[in-house]
Amino acid sequence: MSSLAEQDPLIANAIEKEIDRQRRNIVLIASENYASRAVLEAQGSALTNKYAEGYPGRRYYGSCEFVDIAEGSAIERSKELFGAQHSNVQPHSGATANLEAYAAICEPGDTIMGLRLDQGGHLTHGSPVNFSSKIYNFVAYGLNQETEQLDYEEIAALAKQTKPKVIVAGYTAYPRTIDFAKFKEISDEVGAILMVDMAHISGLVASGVHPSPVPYASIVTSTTHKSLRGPRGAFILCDEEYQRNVDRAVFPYAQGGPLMHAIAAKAVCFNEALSADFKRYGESIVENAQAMASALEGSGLRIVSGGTDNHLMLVDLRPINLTGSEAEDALGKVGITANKNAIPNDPQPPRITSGLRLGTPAITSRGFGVEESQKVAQLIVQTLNEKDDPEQLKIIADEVSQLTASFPVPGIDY
Ligand code: DSN
Repeated sequence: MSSLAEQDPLIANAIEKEIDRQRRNIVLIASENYASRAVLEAQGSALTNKYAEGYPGRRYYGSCEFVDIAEGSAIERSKELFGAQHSNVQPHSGATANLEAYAAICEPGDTIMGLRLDQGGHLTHGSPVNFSSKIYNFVAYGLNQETEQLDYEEIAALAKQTKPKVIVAGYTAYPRTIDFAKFKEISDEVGAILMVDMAHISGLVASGVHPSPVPYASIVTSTTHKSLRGPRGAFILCDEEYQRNVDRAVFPYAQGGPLMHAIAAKAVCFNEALSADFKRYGESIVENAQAMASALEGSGLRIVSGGTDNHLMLVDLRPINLTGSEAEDALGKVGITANKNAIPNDPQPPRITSGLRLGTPAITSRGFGVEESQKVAQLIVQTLNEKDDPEQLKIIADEVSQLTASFPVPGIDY
């Protein structure tokens, strides 16, 4: 029996049950993934015991020589992976990284342009309920109503009209390639700083299947746990010009002691992403997403913007008269985990929605290919069609179990 099971059976049991759920379910949440055993080991290590406020070689506590190795490696590896001039690997989360990035380049009250939450932006890109809109004057851009894609002419026109200090690109529910060169051109025209939040696509950028924002943006934030397949956490890349501001915005402005166990796990994740295998992983994520989107479309569902170029798709459920929350519930019953999501110009409120967001990073990590992705699409369609028939749902749930049983989960099954 493990010491955790002996000492705290309630928590040990909750962890075991969650591990079992992750193993048995088909995880299609676009922002979730399975970290490797090495990442989990580093994150679960005794580095959690160490205080190390400051930066490698410049700490406010003694005996930091070993955690300095971990943080120094994470910094160097992330710079190499993304070709960045500077990297800060201490941000605890994506939202914190964005708070810190804004603090590094803006003063309270400055104008920032970001994509509206209900069009695919993030809470920290200026949602009225988030700190971002309380501290800064956010101006929201939207998607083109017809194409449901970024409209660079409209973005340029809004930038000329509102003269933002910063333009934010990078989203949580946008299935298309982002033209960072175009964003840079627009930013330069109005004298704005380009900031990119690449949290969702950083694994695709690392593997070369999505263009990198680094040559264009002065500051780039990302999480490590989404398509990058690392530990829960974040980092900020920036030009040398902003290095001092970024480091001071992270510590001491927004954070105290860094999570050294998480930083060690980030170092492991960056090293994994530098491997040749990771390139193939990124390609496979996109192939799987495109196969799934085509299969869903072939079954009568509408895919927002007509398809996907990256790791996720938005499914419009209105053609089959279902809401996002009904679909999420039905899929949950058969062991398919997905989240309801607003589609552009959604007539339903955010807790209901007309859409589903489906992503392929997690299933690709466990080895699903195009054939399995098409099978998953078929299981989704069957579930949505049979959602009120418990017997049919049981048959589908058995198929989900058979499929997942054939694909061990990295980090868990070893
Ligand atoms: N909550 C994340 C997502 O699911 O996209 C973004 O932070």
